Amino acid sequence: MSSGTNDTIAAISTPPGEGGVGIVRLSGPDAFRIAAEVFVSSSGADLLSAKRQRVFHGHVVDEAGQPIDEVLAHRMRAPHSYTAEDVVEINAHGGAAPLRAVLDAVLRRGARLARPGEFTRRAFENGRIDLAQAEAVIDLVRARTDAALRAANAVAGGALSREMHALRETLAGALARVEAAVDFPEDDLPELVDDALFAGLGTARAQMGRLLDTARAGRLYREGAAVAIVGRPNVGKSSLFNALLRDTRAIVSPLPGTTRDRIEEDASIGGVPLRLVDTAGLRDTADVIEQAGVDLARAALREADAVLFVVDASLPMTGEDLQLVEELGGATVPVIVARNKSDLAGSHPCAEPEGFAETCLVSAVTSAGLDMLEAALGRALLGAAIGGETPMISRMHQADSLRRAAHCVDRALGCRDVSPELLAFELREALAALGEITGETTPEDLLDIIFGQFCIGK
Ligand SMILES: Nc1nc2c(ncn2[C@@H]2O[C@H](COP(=O)(O)OP(=O)(O)O)[C@@H](O)[C@H]2O)c(=O)[nH]1
Ligand SMILES: [Mg+2]
Repeated sequence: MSSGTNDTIAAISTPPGEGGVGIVRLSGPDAFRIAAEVFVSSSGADLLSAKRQRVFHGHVVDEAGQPIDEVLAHRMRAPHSYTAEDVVEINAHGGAAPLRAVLDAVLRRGARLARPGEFTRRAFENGRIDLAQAEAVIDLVRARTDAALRAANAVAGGALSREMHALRETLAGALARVEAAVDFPEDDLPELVDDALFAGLGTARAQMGRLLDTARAGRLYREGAAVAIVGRPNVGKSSLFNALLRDTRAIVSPLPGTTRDRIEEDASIGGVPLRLVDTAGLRDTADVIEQAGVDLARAALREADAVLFVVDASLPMTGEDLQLVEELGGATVPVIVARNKSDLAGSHPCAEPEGFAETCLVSAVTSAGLDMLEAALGRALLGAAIGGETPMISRMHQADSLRRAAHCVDRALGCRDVSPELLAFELREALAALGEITGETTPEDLLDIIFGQFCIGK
């Protein structure tokens, strides 16, 4: 994708479908000229010559001067706009026909149809936002919960960029001293590569570790976490599924083997967008359809970010429960035990699987303990990142760059008694890796992929 910003781009920036208003956005050096050519102001005001940011009321007209739609045209002069270029946003009526006609009118006057993400890419190329902020724009558009929105807003506002800046400053400062030591080895300078330098690198390395620790939570906020509800038949998996959704979605019945399919619903627990997956009870069965359900349940288990293991607390553990304890004991994702039917268990709950991080006594029927269960799920999914000060990294390429930078710093820390040349090399590599997160050193093809994920008009 060319990064040339000498042409003027246009697109419909609101989603398809009907709405109160829809916006055609124009950005580039000819934005005002093109808008002025298609627009007739109702007050006679001139869109081209008026001085400040302004909103004009009037009509977009076709080449014959016939009105296409009544609009508000919002004119923003560079650099005070989304792209940092001259921008006109034409607020038309929100329907496919008026918006396409307005877009067509500006394209006929010389604008080019914008590519996906091109407005945001221009904001990035023009230095108004960096890559981490640009990517957070997608996250905030797609956020499904308030907590996910807050996390995206923090990064869009520059919280992650400031962390990156501070890290790079530390590394660049260290590099400058090491390079001076390489250049003037025999000079009588005070020792340049000293304890303070390594202490600074150690602090930077620790902060990289904290940022890396947010990667899982960041990804879960962005993509949503899959939580599989598993257990033997009849322990109340479907009842808990419904209770957590606060909806009757799955069939509940006293007959074991009722759920034979895998049922999924979106939910939000502790601010984490979730995909709750109800599954068939895990047991050996001769029924082919139930067996197909058991296979689906095992697939859900493999894909889950966390597992809710349900047992019936009103009964002693059965052989099937124990088999699951064994199977889930080896899980690589957090397993939370829900000891269900506490209302039946009274003051002597029975089944209690051992060896899992969190166990909650609940009742899907009375909802007792559900809030504790949700809190446990939130902790299991987000870990230390919950409510923390550290901004989250949410993308694989960010974690990958940060991990490479951390490895370089680890090696640099091991370079104390080795050559300063080697130390300088590691610091340079670390700086380059960190620069990929904010976009300074990101390869062009990766930028194309990142901005290509945006929609047209963004
Ligand atoms: N008393 C009581 N009954 C429950 C509870 N949860 C589920 N049940 C009952 O247990 C039976 C099996 O429930 P279901 O959700 O279908 O279990 P599943 O096979 O694990 O999905 C049904 O009769 C439910 O009404 C609970 O917390 N308390
Ligand atoms: Mg069920």
